[in-house]
Amino acid sequence: MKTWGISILLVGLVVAGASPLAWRAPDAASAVQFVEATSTAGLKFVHNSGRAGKKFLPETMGSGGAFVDLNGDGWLDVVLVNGKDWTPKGKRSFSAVYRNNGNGTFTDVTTASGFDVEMYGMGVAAGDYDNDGRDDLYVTTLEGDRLFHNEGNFRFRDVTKASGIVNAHFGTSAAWLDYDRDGKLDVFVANYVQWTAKTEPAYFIIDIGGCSGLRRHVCCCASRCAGQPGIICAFYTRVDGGPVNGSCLQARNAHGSGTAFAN
Ligand SMILES: [Ca+2]
Ligand SMILES: [Ca+2]
Ligand SMILES: [Ca+2]
Repeated sequence: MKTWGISILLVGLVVAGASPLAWRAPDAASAVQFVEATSTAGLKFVHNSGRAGKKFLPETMGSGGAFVDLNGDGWLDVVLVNGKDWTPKGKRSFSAVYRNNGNGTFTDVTTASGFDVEMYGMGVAAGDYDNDGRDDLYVTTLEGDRLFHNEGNFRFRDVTKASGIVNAHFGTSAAWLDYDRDGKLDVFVANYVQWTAKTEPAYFIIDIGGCSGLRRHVCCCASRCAGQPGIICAFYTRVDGGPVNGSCLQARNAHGSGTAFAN
C-alpha cells in the first residue's frame, strides 16, 4: 500500500508539471546516520498482539513506547507498552521498563516494578502529574486506561482508581498538558472506535473471477471502509509484473460490500 500511495503522488506531480517538486534520489549519504543498536543496547522486548488465527483490529495497532528519565539521573530510560493474548489461558506478556545504564546499554527492570501487569496496552504518556519530581506513566489500553505513579527507583504504583481515572473506551494516544495553567498537569486522551471482539466486522472474502497469475496482498485499513471501521483490505499485483484488470476483482465482507485495490 505504501508503494501504491507513492505512485499516486508521483503521477499527480507529473500531471501538474511540478518538476521543481519531483522526487530525486539523494546524491550523497545523509548527514544523519543511524545504526541498528537494539540488540547491543540490551533491548529484548517482543510485542504480543495476541494474534492467534482470527485477526482483530487492535492487533494491527500497537503498541507505543516512550523515552523518559524515570529516575532523574539525566539518562533517558525506555518504556514499552505491550499487548496480551486474547484468551486468559494464553501466554503471559508484560509491558517493559528499561533503565538506561548511561553507556549505550539498558537493563530490563520490569520485574517487581509494579509495571509488570498484563494489559492490552496501546500507548503511554509520561508526565509528573503530582509535581514530586518524578515522571509518572499514563497508559491507554483496550480495557480502561491505567495511571502508574512513579515511586522512585523504578517502582510504580497503580493509582488508577484513587486518581479518578475512568476511561472505559478504546484509548489510543494520550498527552499531559496543563490546560488551565494551575501548575498541575492534566491529561488528554484520544479514544478510537467502539470495538469489542464480538462486534468485530467479518473480513473481506475475495473472489477473483476469471483472473489468474495474481498475487493477493492483505493489509489493514484504519479508515472507515464499507461503513465499518478497521476492516481488512486487500490489493493485488500480477506475478509477471503486468497491470491488473480491476474489473476482474470483487471484494466483499459480511456487510455485502468492500473495496479491492489493484496495484
Ligand atoms: Ca534515567
Ligand atoms: Ca510524579
Ligand atoms: Ca492543570
